Amino acid sequence: MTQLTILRYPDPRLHTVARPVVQFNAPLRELAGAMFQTMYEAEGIGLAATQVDVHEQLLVIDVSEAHDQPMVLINPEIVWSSPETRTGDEGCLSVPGIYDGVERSLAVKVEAFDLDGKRRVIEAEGMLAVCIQHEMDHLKGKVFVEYLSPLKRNRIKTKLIKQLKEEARDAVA
Ligand code: K2U
Ligand code: ZN
Repeated sequence: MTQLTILRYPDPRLHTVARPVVQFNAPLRELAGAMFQTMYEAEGIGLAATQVDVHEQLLVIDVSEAHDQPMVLINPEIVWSSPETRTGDEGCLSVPGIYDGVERSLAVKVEAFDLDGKRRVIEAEGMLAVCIQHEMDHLKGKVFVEYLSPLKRNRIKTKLIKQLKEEARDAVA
């Protein structure tokens, strides 16, 4: 299966708004499989198609301890969010090494489609709810650092640009 490249903040492509999936076909299934492999390899618990430069409303999630409960959400829509919220530390495979607090709804109800085009309703709380909200932000072109202060965001941007330049220099050395 293919290992995909994850876009790194502040790549502008991460701010692309994903379009709805219209064809539930073999290529979509193959993309989802490659996204799962990429996510597990990167030790993530979620991954949005936006992060691998595919701008369709597709995300994969597996919050299980044993990494054996894969979920595919296609054209997801949050139809209810709890009024109760919680601020928790988040990271992102597109923002390596950065963790900071983000306020999220404690519970969400999501309507989505699976790879067979079958409509699903997911009622999530805890880490699954956080992950779904984080991934759905990606499909809207939003990265979690946008919830932080401009000062913090600019420091993160500077740090990651420096890191990318150092990696590029090491690659040719
Ligand atoms: O979008 C991503 O980069 C995947 C995130 C999803 C996520 C972020 C914050 C909170 C929950 C999920 C990655 O999985 S970040 C790495 C990670 C791994 C285990 C637990 C939390 C975050
Ligand atoms: Zn992320």
